[in-house]
Amino acid sequence: MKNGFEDRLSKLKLEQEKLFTKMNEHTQEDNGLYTRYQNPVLTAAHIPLNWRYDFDFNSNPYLMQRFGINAVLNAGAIKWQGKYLLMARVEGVDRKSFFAIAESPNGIDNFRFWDYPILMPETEFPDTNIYDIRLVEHEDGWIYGLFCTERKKTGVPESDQSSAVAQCGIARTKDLLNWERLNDLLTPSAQQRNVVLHPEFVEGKYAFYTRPQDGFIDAGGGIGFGLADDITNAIIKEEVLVDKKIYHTVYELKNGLGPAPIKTTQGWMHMAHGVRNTAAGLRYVLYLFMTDLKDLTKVTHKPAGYFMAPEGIERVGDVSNVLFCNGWIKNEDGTIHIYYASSDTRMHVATTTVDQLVDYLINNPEDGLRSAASVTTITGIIEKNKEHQPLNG
Ligand code: M1P
Repeated sequence: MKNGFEDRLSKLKLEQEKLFTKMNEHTQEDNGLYTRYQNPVLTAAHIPLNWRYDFDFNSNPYLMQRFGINAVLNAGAIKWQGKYLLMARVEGVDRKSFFAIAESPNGIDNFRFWDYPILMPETEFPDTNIYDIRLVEHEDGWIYGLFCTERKKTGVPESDQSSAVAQCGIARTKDLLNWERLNDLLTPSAQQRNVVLHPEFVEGKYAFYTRPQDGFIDAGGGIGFGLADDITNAIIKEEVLVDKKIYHTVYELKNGLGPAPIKTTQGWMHMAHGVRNTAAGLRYVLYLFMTDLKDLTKVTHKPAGYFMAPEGIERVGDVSNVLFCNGWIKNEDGTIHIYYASSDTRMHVATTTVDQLVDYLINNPEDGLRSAASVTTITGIIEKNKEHQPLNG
């Protein structure tokens, strides 16, 4: 019996080491926009064995998992001391999520979790569930993590065990290990999710991208924006809409900002998710837009449709047909690592550059919002191509 225990444990360790050291190759995808990589960068199988198993034969003779992990998804990202860090949403089989940081030397493979998950301090109203952190290095010198904190709705009948309230939790750190929890964000909206802190002060205030919600599931008008005087007790008195939901687009039902925007010479570059309903359920895709360098509420460029949608295995998981991104890293050489989750199950990486994304944002056509407008756009491309036949065409 003891031999079987030792053998299985050695096998588990060997298999996990193979997973950690597996090289990640890029795919052959060639869309001029980004390159996907073949393997997910983080999965439930990446969670350290010593978080899940009791290694003591006497107390765990069957070598069973004592704490099961369901998924690793929706990670915030930051480059920290030369390493690529993902602060992932780790979801146990008990459905509770928590944060844990995994680190890689190249941002493509070899991600390994730090020794312990993050014990996020609570406010006086304990969180039932926390998830989807956005990491921001703010010009005030702190690294902030803004995340969704979910609590049971009060004042509902006892038989209602699913009504919840989502709000924006705020914490800050200097080393990503020790976190100071601040008061939750207060806004004019009933609920909030997908809130992101802008990395710079605006009019000397802290600037937030919000996602006002009428209820836990139903989103309001779109991605909002507001200012707060004090980050330790952040209150947004006025929320304005920046990027609205629009009929018959990929963000018709709801949208939400992804990671903090990247500053370019042409404007602030934003990644967001857009949601529409289908007969098969909700479909989440990623799209990009750019806002003015001075007026952060003014969208200056927004190509039509999605930038990235679930493909192949990405389409299948706990909540199928979902891509979600709340982390990207801009490197010093202008390359960008986009970290995205598929179907609320696993994390992937795709690479691109600032130049490619700016070209896409500025030169790809906007949504004409009608079938005829799409045909007019294509006709324009065909006409232009008459003067520019491909070399071998
Ligand atoms: O299941 C898809 C996503 O749903 C929510 O996002 P949103 O509030 O925009 O609908 C979040 O729960 C997110 O974590 C999840 O990935």
